[in-house]
Amino acid sequence: MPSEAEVLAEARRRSRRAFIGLGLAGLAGLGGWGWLVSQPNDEGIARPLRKVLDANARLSSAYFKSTRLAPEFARIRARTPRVNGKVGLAEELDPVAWRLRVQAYGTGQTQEFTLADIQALPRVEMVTELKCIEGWSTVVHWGGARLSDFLARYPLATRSGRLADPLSSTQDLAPYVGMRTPDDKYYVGLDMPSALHPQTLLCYEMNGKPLTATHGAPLRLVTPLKYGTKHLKRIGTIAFADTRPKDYWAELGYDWDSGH
Ligand SMILES: Nc1nc2c(c(=O)[nH]1)N[C@H]1C(S)=C(S)[C@@H](COP(=O)(O)O)O[C@H]1N2
Ligand SMILES: [Mo]
Repeated sequence: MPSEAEVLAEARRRSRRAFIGLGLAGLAGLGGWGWLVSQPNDEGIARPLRKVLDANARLSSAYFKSTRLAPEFARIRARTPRVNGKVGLAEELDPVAWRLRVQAYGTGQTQEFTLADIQALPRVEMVTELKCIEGWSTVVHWGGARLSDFLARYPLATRSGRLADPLSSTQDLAPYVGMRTPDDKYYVGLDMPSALHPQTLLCYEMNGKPLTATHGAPLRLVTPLKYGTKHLKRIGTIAFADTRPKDYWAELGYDWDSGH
């Protein structure tokens, strides 16, 4: 583990680089577009622009293990994954009465959110692979909100009660997040860099439609750098922690991180 000082130094270095990148984007906007798109291609995106995207992804992916992005696919490749794992989904759920309950790290006080609150956050769509430890994987088109945007909008993840700003307050941020179903029967833990990764979403849509009950309605986690086990369906409670929160599959002997 890097020390806090090292993490902060790295954050500053990266934010400087991202700033240079943003300058480039501005240049492109002011008439440099022809030059920009004539540059050699890198994964289908003109190279200078790719650099900007990468820098921004690094910046927003916080502290900073998570420099990697999961591959994204064309929408036409999206399919409905098999319903896999129903732990915590046994009870009927009234989506109107449902609330997301979040226990603030600093005060421990619980705050409740409606689905409309989550849908009011910037909407993000991505087409990524859902990979199960059983060996299958399916490309899915997800719709939802970044967990990082949620934590930048509501001051829940810091000890001080400030908004989560991973570039300036790393020591203030909770190191872990735990999530569980309303009945507490399925639960996952994430380290904070994974939670703030730009592809970690609170999802309410699958393939252009609201989530169905068996796929985790009204709200599920999607975090495509990790195996399906971490994609908690039917989120009931989110809480922050100083140590690794308990994790259903880790208790059964699987790797706690479950990255791939
Ligand atoms: N509540 C809950 N969420 C869960 C599970 C579960 O048993 N209960 N299984 C996980 C596993 S192992 C996988 S592979 C994915 C599958 O998501 P899907 O059913 O939408 O394909 O959900 C994950 N989320
Ligand atoms: Mo799975």
